[in-house]
Amino acid sequence: MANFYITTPIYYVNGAPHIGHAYTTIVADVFARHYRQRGDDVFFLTGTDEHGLKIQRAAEDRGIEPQELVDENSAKFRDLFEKLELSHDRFIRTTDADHKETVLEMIRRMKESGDIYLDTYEGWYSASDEAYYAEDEIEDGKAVATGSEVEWVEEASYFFKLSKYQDQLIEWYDSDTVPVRPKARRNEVRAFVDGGLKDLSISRTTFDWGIPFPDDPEHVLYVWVDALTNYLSGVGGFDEAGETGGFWPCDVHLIGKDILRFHAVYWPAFLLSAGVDLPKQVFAHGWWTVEGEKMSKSKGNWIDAFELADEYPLDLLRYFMVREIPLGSDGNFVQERIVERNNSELADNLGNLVNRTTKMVQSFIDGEVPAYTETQNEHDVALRKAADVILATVRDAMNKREPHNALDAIMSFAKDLNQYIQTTQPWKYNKEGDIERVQHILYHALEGIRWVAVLASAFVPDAAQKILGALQLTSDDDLQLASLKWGGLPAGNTVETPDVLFDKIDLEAIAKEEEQTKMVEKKQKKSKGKKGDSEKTGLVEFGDFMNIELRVGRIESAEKVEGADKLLKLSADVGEDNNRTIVAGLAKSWDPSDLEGKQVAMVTNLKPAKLFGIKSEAMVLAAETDEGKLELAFFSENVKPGTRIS
Ligand code: ME8
Repeated sequence: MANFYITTPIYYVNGAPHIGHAYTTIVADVFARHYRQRGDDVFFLTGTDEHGLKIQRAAEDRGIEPQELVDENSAKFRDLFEKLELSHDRFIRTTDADHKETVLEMIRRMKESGDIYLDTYEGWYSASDEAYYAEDEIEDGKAVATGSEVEWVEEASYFFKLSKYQDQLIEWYDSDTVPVRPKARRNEVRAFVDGGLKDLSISRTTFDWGIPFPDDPEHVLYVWVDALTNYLSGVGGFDEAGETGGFWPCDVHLIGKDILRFHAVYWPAFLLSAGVDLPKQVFAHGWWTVEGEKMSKSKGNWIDAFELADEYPLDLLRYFMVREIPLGSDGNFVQERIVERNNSELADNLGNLVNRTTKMVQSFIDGEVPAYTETQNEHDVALRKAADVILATVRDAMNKREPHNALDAIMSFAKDLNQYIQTTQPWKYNKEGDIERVQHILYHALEGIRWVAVLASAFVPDAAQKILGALQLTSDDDLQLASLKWGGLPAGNTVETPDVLFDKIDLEAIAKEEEQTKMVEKKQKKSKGKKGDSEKTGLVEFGDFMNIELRVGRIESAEKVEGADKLLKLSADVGEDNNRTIVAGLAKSWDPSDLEGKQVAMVTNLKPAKLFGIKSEAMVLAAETDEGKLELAFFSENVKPGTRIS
């Protein structure tokens, strides 16, 4: 039995998952399911990338500890993948203990190879990309490649001798198997490496959310060394003999084109240094835009992955994402295209094929699968030949990482089957009483449907399961590609008509509904302020307002919170015996000394929260200017500290 190991990137947990995260993981799931159908021993790894400056800052912005942030957001990814019914074998987190062990062993090996040395890094860094950039990769304070802001970094750092591996990397890119795909991406990365490699800074000292550098805990390991190693730790890391387990080397690292350099330059170089086999393939897919535009929260076209999963049936989502673009090309997520593919391909072609065939079986031959006869009728022979070609085409397309071609072949076989029924006209033979010919035709149609369902099950698993269920084929073996020998559908099985496989989507009806919702919202706005409407309009009762205790607090002292860029620790007099301690996200807007002695508005009956180990016992009220400065509500000395604001 062959092994097949496929990975997705592990996703940053600074925010919630979106359509791009869903895409990569769905495509990887399609491959995992297909290779399981080949009878391979498959390992499908996905997970979350939880260390680094970007995550630490996201936690600071929220005023919470990084661990709390990563626990919360990693769970969102895990929940999403469950909702999407993905079949991963492990969901890895870089905060998992076994992962850390593997990372430390990687570093130990890289050191042993003499590839790590201490020096000073001076240059640009983007926290958003967690990447270092050379001077010529920067324009107007931003990385040209990604548009992300960069900051100047000057600090002691451990370096990895990346330059040492230039020739070996080129040799790898040029090897016959073309391990970096698509070829255009291989050429891109090859040209980059050919242009010369600089050694890579692999540690930082100005923040601490990460794996401490072995023997020098002042340094925290560069997040990409940590993150990339997940691909090894996910399948057991190193065993006692220092060997990597049976699934390594990985068959496919499926990634987006944004992180090609990390996977096709840094990762293989780390592995070469550590004496570990290189992955068999790094495949970079393209980028989705939404309605023709780059997705962004500010543009309002950001598609939350949970909402996506609520809006469309899972099979349709998978079908659209795979069928719409060749793997490697960019795509445009447009509702009309999804609806069109649903209505004309899934519903009209596949859904209709299954529906009309099963109904004819029920009404012409008592709903029972007839016995198979190797007929010599030219249409039957042609259909059997077509089936074999499709099977070979699907396998070949998946080997070449062209799932859209595999799907296209399957759907065109479904079309052939519809055409076969149209041409052979079983209803005519039924009328004439030639039941034998009816049986031959319907057997061929049913067997063709079985082939379609088995081949399509990696792409549209729910529909495939319903179809196979309707033919009483419910065992794991029934899903295997090995079951595809023409005539394999057992005689005597009862044939049912499955529930509607694909509901047609009526775009006009959706538009009308949206119009109506807008009208209702308009009406609600109009009636805003009317008595008794508080629930609908979002107004609150006076009593609810009074439940919030707002007081004037006098800031007695203020200081920076160590290790946090944005936080200040305040001590404030709110009219009680003891001062309250407050952790506030004001450090970017206020110098601590300018706050001392000021009287400001604060909420004094919030449940205390712990931030960076400090218990915060009140909240300072602030309003953000367009420039991002936090302005405070000040009160003059005439008001005593602790006075209630109402
Ligand atoms: O880069 N279209 O994590 P990340 C298609 N933690 N795919 C998209 C996409 C889009 N618009 N947006 C995102 C990281 N993706 C690192 C990876 S791996 C050792 C560490 C997908 O959360 C695509 O797969 O920024 C891309 O590579 C990935 O999400 C980036 O996820």
